[in-house]
Amino acid sequence: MLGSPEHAIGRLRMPEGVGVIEGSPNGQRRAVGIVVGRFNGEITSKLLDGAIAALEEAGVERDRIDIVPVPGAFELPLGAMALARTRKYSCVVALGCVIRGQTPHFDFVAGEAASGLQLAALETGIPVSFGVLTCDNREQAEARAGGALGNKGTEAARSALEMADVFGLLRSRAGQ
Ligand code: INI
Repeated sequence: MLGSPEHAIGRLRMPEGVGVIEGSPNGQRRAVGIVVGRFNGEITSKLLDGAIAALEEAGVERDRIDIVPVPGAFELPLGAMALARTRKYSCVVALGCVIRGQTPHFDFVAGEAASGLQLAALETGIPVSFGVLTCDNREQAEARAGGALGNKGTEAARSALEMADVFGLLRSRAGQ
């Protein structure tokens, strides 16, 4: 995974002798819902391309991917909640791009998108990943949408599948 230079990107080390229940981005037999914002569509289209490529690479069949476009990042939580509530999807991937303007609008949209998406996951118990770019300008967004710093859509798709997988592992351990 690529990170900005300020991130400490080394691997997590596990202590010995403990149980580790770790999921992997395995998409076999999974249906995945994607909610994506139309706002800043040039960028969100690239996030969507990255997410679809990652899902297919992980074994999700194309006809088991459903996409719900919404007006902007503010609407992502409602879309994600609606997808999760169908119980049809193992996980939901939320994609959007918020770029800072000259007013505090950015803070409201980005903040509501983040907390609303977390709420959708916590309320439904379906993993919802956060593939929303929150950038100061278009260059930062392009670098994270298939540019020099990778693709947040790809990362979000893999994270959602990993969480769905670990939920499966936990359920099978609990004998459900
Ligand atoms: N929506 C975005 O996804 N990105 C933005 O950068 C953005 N800005 O800057 O305004 C944005 N606004 C629209 C918002 O998400 C809602 O769609 C709109 O307010 C209607 O509810």
